[in-house]
Amino acid sequence: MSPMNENRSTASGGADATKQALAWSHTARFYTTAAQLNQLPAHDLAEIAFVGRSNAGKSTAINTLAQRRQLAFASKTPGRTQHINLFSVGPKDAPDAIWADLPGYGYAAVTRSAKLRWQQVMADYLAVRRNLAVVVQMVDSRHGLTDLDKQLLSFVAPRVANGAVKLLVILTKADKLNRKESDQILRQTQDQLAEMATDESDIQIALFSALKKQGVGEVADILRTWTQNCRPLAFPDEILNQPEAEDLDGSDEAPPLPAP
Ligand SMILES: Nc1nc2c(ncn2[C@@H]2O[C@H](COP(=O)(O)OP(=O)(O)O)[C@@H](O)[C@H]2O)c(=O)[nH]1
Ligand SMILES: [Mg+2]
Repeated sequence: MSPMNENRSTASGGADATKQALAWSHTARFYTTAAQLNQLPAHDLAEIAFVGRSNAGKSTAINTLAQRRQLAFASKTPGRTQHINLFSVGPKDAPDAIWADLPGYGYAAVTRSAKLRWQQVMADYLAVRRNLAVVVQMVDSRHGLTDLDKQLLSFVAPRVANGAVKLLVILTKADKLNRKESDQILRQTQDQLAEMATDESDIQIALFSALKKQGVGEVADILRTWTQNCRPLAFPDEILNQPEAEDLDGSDEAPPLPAP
C-alpha cells in the first residue's frame, strides 16, 4: 500500500482485517447490468467503480478480489463489453456496497463514434453519479498511466480533490516486473498522482498480481475500510443537489430492477 496522504483514513491492516476484508469481497455477486446510465438503479449504497484500459486486467482483478472464477467476464475480445455491470457486496439481506464494472477503454478497433459515446458515458458517470464513493483504476504495471488513463482521471479529479470520491490505482500484472521495476513504476505513478492530491483527497496505489495473488488482501482491505468510512463523504450536499447524468436516449424512466 502506498498512501499519498498520511493523515487520511488508510486500510486498517493486520491479518484479521485482511481476512475480514477478503470475506467481504468474496460476497460480491451479480446484481444487474445497464446499457446506459439512465438504466442504473437508484440506491443508497456507496458505489465502487472499476475502470481501466481494455486488457489492463480489470476482469481478472475483480474475479481475484471476489475469489470467483467468472464474476466479471474476462473477455478474450477486448472492447466488446460496453455495459456497466453492477455487483452487490456485503451481507445478503443488507449489502453495504455496490461494485460497478465500467466499460474498458482504449481498444484500437473501436470506432470513433463508439469512443465518443464511451467518453460521454464515463464522464457523466464519474462526474455526477451521486453514489460514487471510490474509483479503482486498473493500470498495467508495465506501462503505467497512459494519456487515456489521465483523461479518465480528469473526469473525476474535482471529486477526488474535494474528498467526495477516493481513488485507488492498481498496478496490475506485477508478476511481470522485477523488484527494481516495481519500485520504479510505483514511484513514477505516485509522482503523477501527487498532482491530484489535496488536504481532502484520499489516493492510494497498490501493486497487484492475480497470478501471484499479490496485493489482493491489501486491496480488499482498502476497499472495505473506505466503504465503512466514506458514507458521509459520499453524499456531500453539492453532490446530492447535482442532477443525475443526462439521459442519452431521451427517456427518463429507469426500468424496475430486482433488489440487490
Ligand atoms: N501475468 C499476468 N497476467 C494477467 C494478470 N491479470 C490479467 N492478466 C492477463 O491479462 C489479459 C487481460 O486480462 P483481463 O482481465 O481480461 O483484462 P480486462 O480487459 O482489463 O478485463 C489476460 O490475458 C489475462 O490473463 C496478472 O496478474 N498476471
Ligand atoms: Mg474485461
